[in-house]
Amino acid sequence: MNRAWTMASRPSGEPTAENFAIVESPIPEPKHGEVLIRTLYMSLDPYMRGRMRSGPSYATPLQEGEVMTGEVVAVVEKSESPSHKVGDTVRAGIGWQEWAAIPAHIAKPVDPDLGPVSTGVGILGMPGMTAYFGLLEVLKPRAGDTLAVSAASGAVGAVVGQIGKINGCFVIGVAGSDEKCKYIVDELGFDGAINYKTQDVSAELARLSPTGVDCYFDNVGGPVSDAVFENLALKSRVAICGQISQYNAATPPQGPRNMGALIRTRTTVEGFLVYDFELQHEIARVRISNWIKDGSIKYKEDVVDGFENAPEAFIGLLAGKNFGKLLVKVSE
Ligand code: NAP
Ligand code: FER
Repeated sequence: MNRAWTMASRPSGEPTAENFAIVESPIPEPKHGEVLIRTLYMSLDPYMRGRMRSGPSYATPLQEGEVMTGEVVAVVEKSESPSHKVGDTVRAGIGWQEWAAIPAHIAKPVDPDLGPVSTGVGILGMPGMTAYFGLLEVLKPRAGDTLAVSAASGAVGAVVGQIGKINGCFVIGVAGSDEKCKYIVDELGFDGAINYKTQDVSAELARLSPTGVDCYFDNVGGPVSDAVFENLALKSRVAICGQISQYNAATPPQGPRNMGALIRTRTTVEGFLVYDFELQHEIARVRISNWIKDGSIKYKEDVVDGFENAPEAFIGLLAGKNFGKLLVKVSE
């Protein structure tokens, strides 16, 4: 049998186990032009909380009873298409599901020569692409710039900081525990780290970079971003990538906040979506893979074992319990 996690009910505030339900169905047969795929790794990402919400978005909201949105790394078990052979590794947006029969062109190849296949939904997948294009195409840092990044030990943030170092930036990460702060400095080579739960972010930024922050890669919004805005340099750039501190809010936050700082500093703020750069993803995948191979980029995966544990892991992601790219290992 196939198993799928559905959104049983729409959460209000923090999701709970009751908002998710497993639905079983027979493993499907691929039709002409289709492949049958078996999930190896399922990606859990903050944007999924947005899909569970009704209201304006770039994507259609989930309805109650629909399979939870998501991308998986999978292996081709049956192929009715000349483009795919049995045993190929692919990634596909089949949602939180163990098996699916899908049109072959929707099953995108995952090249095992670029890295372990799990990275196909991590550093060599959507989060890695987000870091690469948000930094290099939206913030466009110059050598010597101070770059601040929030959710700095996470799937996106850790890559932002390391590509910042490759480009000659002075990099400061903001994260939610001493262990995460130690990791980004000692293992990833960030120049500084601030624990927003125990430290005064604004005062620490001013101490670490007295000339201010030239580039801010914002993954979180809320009080952390307020503190960074107090420290922006003249003609600084802010990329709005995510606002995870707001995702569980039952009513949308009012704002914008502290915009006076932007007038004084003549700052440019730009939101972006990873899909804006889709046509350039392949070159970024190869470049990041090369940086991993030559040792200039490291990555960490937080792998939760077992399909049945997905909701609990996802609820934890929104509370900062993950350390690195969150994945669910579904099968061998
Ligand atoms: P991640 O950083 O691996 O995991 C989420 C992290 O957010 C948690 O570990 C936690 O780390 C932090 N967090 C949770 N609640 C917070 C709060 N109230 N205040 C501050 N930090 C909080 O996740 P990711 O996949 O790399 O995503 C990071 C951000 O990028 C998300 O906002 C996501 O929506 C966004 N994103 C945007 C795009 C796009 O196209 N624009 C694409 C991908 C991702 P701490 O322990 O450090 O708090
Ligand atoms: C994300 C956060 C927000 C993301 C997309 C969005 C692809 C889009 C939000 C919207 O349309 O309201 O992590 O990842």
